[in-house]
Amino acid sequence: MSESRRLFFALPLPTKLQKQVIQWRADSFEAEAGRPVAAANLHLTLAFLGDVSDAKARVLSGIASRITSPTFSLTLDDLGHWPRPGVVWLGTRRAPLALLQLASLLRSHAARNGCYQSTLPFHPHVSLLRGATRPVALPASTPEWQLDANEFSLYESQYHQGRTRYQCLQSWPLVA
Ligand code: 3AM
Repeated sequence: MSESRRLFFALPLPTKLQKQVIQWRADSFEAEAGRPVAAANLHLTLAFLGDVSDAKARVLSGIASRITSPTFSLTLDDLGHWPRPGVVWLGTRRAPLALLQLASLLRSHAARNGCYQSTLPFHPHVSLLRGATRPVALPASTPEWQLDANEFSLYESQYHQGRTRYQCLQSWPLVA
């Protein structure tokens, strides 16, 4: 019997941007604000798939390989706090249409393949802090980083010895 794995599609953050974000985060938030997401785990979720069998993962990966969506750039110029899930996030004030269409496509393929999709509207974001359930003093602005999206990836969320690690399983290029 095949095992299931917790999977999601996301945009990776380039290593240089990961470093810039974690430096700024360290300078901008109190240690008590929340648990910092590890640099290598920073990502922008496009579609959460949940616990997926190997067979279903193969189907979804086949679908992803046939997607021809354009490259796009987004500006990370928004910041917010969701106290209920306890997330402080980095977002964008103007989500590019290509990002919204890619997420929508992946979500509809996921739903058609039996992966439950949240009914909440898609709000593109990069989670910065978790466990942030108390009020957080947010800096007035962000450095307005640009994220050039040239590819999207399938990640596995692994939990081991108290740590979460997002392992990139496969990536597909966006079309220039
Ligand atoms: O880092 P973010 O928040 O973008 O919140 C989880 C994380 O995304 C999200 O999937 C990403 C990898 O774990 N996630 C976890 N459970 C979820 C669920 N039931 C979920 N997204 C939607 N529904």
